[in-house]
Amino acid sequence: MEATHQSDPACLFCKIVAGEVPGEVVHVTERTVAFRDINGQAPTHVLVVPRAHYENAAALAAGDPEAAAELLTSAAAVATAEGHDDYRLVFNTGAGAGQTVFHTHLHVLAGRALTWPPG
Ligand code: IU
Repeated sequence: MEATHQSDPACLFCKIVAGEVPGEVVHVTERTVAFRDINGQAPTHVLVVPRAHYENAAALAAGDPEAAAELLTSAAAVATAEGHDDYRLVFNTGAGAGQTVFHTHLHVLAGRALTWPPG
């Protein structure tokens, strides 16, 4: 992995991963950290992030496929731990798609009926 992908000192999610900014962490693995979204949109709304800094899911998959896979297994573990068989996983990629934090994060949403298509 390139050193530039390890951490970005200006990145909020890097700071949560490092414990420099508080987050309600619910699950950790070697390569991922999962914490509750501060503006939850469902009874379960958790963000699973890689410990390393990549700006979106595609960049993560290209640069560290093992971490990309671990995001998915972590997300499933979170859903199971919170008692959900039905859940939605979302990667917003790019500002036009609603991405506001440019450190890869997988939304895990569950606990209410989720409609389709999303807004
Ligand atoms: P998005 O896919 O980039 O839009 O998601 C960013 C999420 O990060 C969004 O749901 C925010 O509520 C959430 N979030 C957070 O949990 N803690 C923070 O300090 C900030 C954003 I800033």
